[in-house]
Amino acid sequence: MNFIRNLRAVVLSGALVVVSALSVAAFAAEPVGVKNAWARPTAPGQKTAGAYMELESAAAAVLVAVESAAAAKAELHTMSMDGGVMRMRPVQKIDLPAKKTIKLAPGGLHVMLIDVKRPLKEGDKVPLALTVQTPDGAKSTIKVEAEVRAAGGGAEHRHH
Ligand SMILES: [Cu+2]
Repeated sequence: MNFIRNLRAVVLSGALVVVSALSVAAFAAEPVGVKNAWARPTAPGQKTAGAYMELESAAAAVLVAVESAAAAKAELHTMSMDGGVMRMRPVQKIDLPAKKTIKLAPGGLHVMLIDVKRPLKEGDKVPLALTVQTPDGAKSTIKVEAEVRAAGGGAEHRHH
């Protein structure tokens, strides 16, 4: 499983994630690129926070789990309108079709950090471990660091 070792080497450093994701096409063996990972700061007393990112898989894969050392638990969530109210609920998986950018963003799919171990402040780095499964059943773990910043950060990706 050389490609997993290569992948881990590339993504272990959060600082390198953006660089590696931008050149994902150059890494034919790299199954999933992650970029623009960020998380919201927590308000005083708040124990949950959303984390967001863009994922692109070279081949069809499925994001099946997420963990974070910064929270007791992390879940994959989706958000949708339900009777005029935005509600979120856990999902078991997020499909990553080949060569398609899947955005985890406020108002839609996201990672939910539950029972954060300490408040998340702007500039903090939140470690995330994403478990990705390929159609043959093989699982690999992708480590990323999400930068804590206020919603709307990352001006180049601001929409509406
Ligand atoms: Cu949520």
